[in-house]
Amino acid sequence: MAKNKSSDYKASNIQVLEGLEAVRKRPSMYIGDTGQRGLHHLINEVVDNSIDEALAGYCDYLKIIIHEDGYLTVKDNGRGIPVDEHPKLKLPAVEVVLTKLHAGGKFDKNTYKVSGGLHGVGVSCVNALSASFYAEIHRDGEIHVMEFQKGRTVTQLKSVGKTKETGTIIKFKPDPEIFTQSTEFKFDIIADRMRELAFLNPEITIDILDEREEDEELREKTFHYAGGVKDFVRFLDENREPMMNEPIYISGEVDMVPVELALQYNNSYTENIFSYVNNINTREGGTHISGFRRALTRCLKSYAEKNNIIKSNSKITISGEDFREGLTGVLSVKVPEPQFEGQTKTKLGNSEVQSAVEIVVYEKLNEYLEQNPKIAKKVLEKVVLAAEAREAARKARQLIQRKSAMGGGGLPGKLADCSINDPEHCEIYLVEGDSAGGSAKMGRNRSFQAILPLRGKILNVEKAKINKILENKEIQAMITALGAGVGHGEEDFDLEKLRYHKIIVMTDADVDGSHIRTLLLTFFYRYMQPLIEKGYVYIATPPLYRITASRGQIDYAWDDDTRDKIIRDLRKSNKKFDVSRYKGLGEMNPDQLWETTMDPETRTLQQVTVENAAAADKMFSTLMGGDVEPRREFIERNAKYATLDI
Ligand code: 0RA
Repeated sequence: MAKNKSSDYKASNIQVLEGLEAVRKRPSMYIGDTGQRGLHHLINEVVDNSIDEALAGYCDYLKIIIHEDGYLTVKDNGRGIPVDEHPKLKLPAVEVVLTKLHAGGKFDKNTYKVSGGLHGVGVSCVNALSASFYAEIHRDGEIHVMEFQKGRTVTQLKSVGKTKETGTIIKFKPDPEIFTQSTEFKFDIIADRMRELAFLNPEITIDILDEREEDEELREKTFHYAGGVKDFVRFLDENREPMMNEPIYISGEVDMVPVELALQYNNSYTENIFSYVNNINTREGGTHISGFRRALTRCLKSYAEKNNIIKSNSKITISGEDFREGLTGVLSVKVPEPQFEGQTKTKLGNSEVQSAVEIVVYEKLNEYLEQNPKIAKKVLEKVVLAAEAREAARKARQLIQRKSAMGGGGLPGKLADCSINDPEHCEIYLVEGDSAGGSAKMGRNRSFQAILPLRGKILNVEKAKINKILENKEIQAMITALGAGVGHGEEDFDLEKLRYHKIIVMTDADVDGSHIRTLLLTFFYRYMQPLIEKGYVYIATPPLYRITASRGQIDYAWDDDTRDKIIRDLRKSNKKFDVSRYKGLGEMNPDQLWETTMDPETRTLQQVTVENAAAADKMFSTLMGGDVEPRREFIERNAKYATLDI
């Protein structure tokens, strides 16, 4: 069908605007949410395109600049977004890429790509959700620029000069009408993702510059890791004691699927395997992870049998997870057309990838074991210990279950339970100390709020075996109260049985309080991870100050600035007042505790989320791991975040 040019142009243009209008109307459908996570997702959408250029071999440098005025720049030295006319739409290709949904422009199936892989929304969404958006393209010897506001073109593509380079510079300012909570970029969130990308792409150098920061040492960071995934594993295990001199490194390619893996056994009791497909963290695992697990189990089992390390008359049965206790690893595969499944679309579905990974890992790991018999023996001895601990833990679990079945109603004696039993509407406060527990019990709304006082410190699960962890009284009480079990297997932990959908950690606002909070979060992260993934864990935020003025006027302040403002206002109105600092929750009477920290109408809870799994692992192993010195340094460096933004 022949159409004239101008109506064609109009038609496609209208379609474009409707597309981006849809993004602005329902942003969460495209970027997940409009909070902190969605805001930072904008950066990833842009960066993904630069990473695609790197995967295709055209880009080895990336720079992110956080500007003082709310703008953010992503600059790369890739080929630059094409600027020639799109044959169908009769628009410059760059305009199509930046204003049309899903228009990556890259239809070549034989390349590995990230953009459009996970959320599939592309840079046009960033454009739609930006108050203003500039693109500067260095390509074919010329500098091309184009400008937009809220996705609408305000400056048509034009050439503004000559260049010898190629690359793309995108500068945008998120629209506060969309991101109503905040449009402030967090250096740490960006740095965690850029570090991860630099580990996964050893050829890339990534710079981040925070122009808001005055401290020269904190303003700039450069990530470049020539050692790739091997460096990644070393980094993750910095605060653990490795069992080998250097990580095992495995690489190979089967059926167009390049596989890369680094592995290291250490002195911890947790499994820390991170997997990536085209640089996307596959949190829910998938076929590549099953391929890896099968290869690891088969390899170690047959080595043990061949070398008589596990006696054939031994009573212990070794299960797959025993081979992975105390194992840190990074698996990175590239897949031309990845199928992502699962609740968060982070589970790889391509069946061909399982055998590709299994073949590569089996062969190379076998070779390694044959060449390193001493290490192989040490690893297998550790595996046997893991199997024994697992067996002991199974018995401990049964004991917890039996004990709770015998006790009245099956719940721990210290628990003041709520009266309704619909988990979705039930909350449990885990409270530090008996006296605060007492206030909380009196102050609560007993219909939907349960209180479990915890005495003293819980065990540091980062340093203990699972069977020891399950012997700990406070941990037992939590497991029974929550009702969902404990551990990694599907039979071990069952979210369906969880008795509360809000688990609120309430500790004092002091050093001990923050230590106990971290111990609890570490336990949940390591042994009840779905609670955190689901967003069921929260931190209560009791006030730091109470300001009492005449006529019974009481104000609370959560920080020094607010306290000072309240004091100024009271002085202005010539009122007498008294300021007291809460040293602990126990000092608050039940009414005050309810009003400030427990009443759903007035309290603020901080939801515990994990933005970046590798960064969270690093944080917990640093905070709770062996050496005091790295822990002290980490806390000093991250004083603002240390316990919250994991
Ligand atoms: C469409 C096609 C090509 C590259 C890009 C888009 C591209 C987009 C962005 C966004 C930020 N940096 C980028 N770099 C490249 C392929 C280019 C070609 O075939 O020459």
